[in-house]
Amino acid sequence: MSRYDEAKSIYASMGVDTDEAIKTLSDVVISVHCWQGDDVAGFDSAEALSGGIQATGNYPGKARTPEELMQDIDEAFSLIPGKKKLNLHACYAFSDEPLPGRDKIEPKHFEKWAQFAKERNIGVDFNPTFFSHPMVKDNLTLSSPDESVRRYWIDHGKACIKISEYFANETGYPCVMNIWIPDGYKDVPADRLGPRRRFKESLDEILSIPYDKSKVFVTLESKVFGIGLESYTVGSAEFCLSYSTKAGIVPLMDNGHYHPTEVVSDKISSLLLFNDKIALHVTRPVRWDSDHVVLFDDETREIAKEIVRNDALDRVFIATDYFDASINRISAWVTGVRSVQKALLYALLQPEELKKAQDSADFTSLMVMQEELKTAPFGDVWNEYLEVSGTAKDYLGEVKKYEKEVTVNRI
Ligand code: RNT
Ligand code: ZN
Repeated sequence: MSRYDEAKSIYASMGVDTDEAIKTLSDVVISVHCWQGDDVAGFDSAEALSGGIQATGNYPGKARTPEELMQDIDEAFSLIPGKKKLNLHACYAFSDEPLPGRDKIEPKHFEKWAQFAKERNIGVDFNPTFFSHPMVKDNLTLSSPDESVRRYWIDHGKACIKISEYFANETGYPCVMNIWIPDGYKDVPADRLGPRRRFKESLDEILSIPYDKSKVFVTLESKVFGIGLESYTVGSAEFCLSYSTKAGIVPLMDNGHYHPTEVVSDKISSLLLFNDKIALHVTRPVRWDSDHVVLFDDETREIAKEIVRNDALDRVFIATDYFDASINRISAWVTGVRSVQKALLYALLQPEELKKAQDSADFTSLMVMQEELKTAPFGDVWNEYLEVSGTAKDYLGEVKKYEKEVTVNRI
């Protein structure tokens, strides 16, 4: 009997079908962020990373050009099982001609990315880039009191909706377009309402352009604070949730964007009750929104459990969002995305019995069963998944080889 067969029968005795779980997992799409490959630098400006986010570390070998980034994405994707999408930011535009300002970018500046995606038969998700740019004035974009600044970023948002629609049309897969602005204040503001009102009006204007809502899903990501923006964030949780509901767009929760004792896993069910679709940025906040590589840890498992238990795999857009510059970046990609997938598989291997135990107030059984599951032969099922998806189990050797042959030469 193989280890998988043995695991299969152990799970079967709990009423869990491991083959079915593997099959379900292989259809789940994870949107993989491109920005782990170059520490959120992008190609459209020489500006330093701003917006209150930070990639720390100086590990050699980061991608410096579109070609290098594409090569690294290919390498990472070859080591990640299952279905993937590529999540791009507007600052990753590049073309043979000089680029216009972000307020005037067009689909043609993303032609090569569309081609890249088509050749690999993957979808593309997209993000307007409201940071790392000279038009960010006093840490404000869509909420700026300076009309020319606000106008510039509204035009950027509109341009990005068209680019998102282009990606959807080109690839044949819907495009999730996420709006996140860094706007905020370091210290106690005198007016909290004004910036939020301007942000609301800006969003209204961006969303007023016609677009195909079956192809482009606009999401809005909230945040609690950024570095240098500790006292006030325009796009707070309350703002973004209220706005999404009212405007009929999709709320996005990044699990690094809440107070440290708040957990996104507990928020998912509420949002599922009131939204058709919701979106997630899966990250690992250590003490703050540090964007560490996602691990197979308690909260990642709990997030996955809430998606699976609530039968919402087709209602949740799952994307990764982290940027660690202190370790091999390919490895960071692979470890993080595999951790999300592991967590989903772990959730798919939980018996229905657990819910029944809760409803019959049998908390003794519930605790015992949940604890038993932690030491069930999960690893053997995960390895079987890698096997059937044709993905190497041990990626460390391959990552080191690629580092030696490719990235180490980037000085
Ligand atoms: C920042 C947000 C946002 C960014 C990316 C680069 O706090 O999480 O999603 O990380 O857009
Ligand atoms: Zn995010």
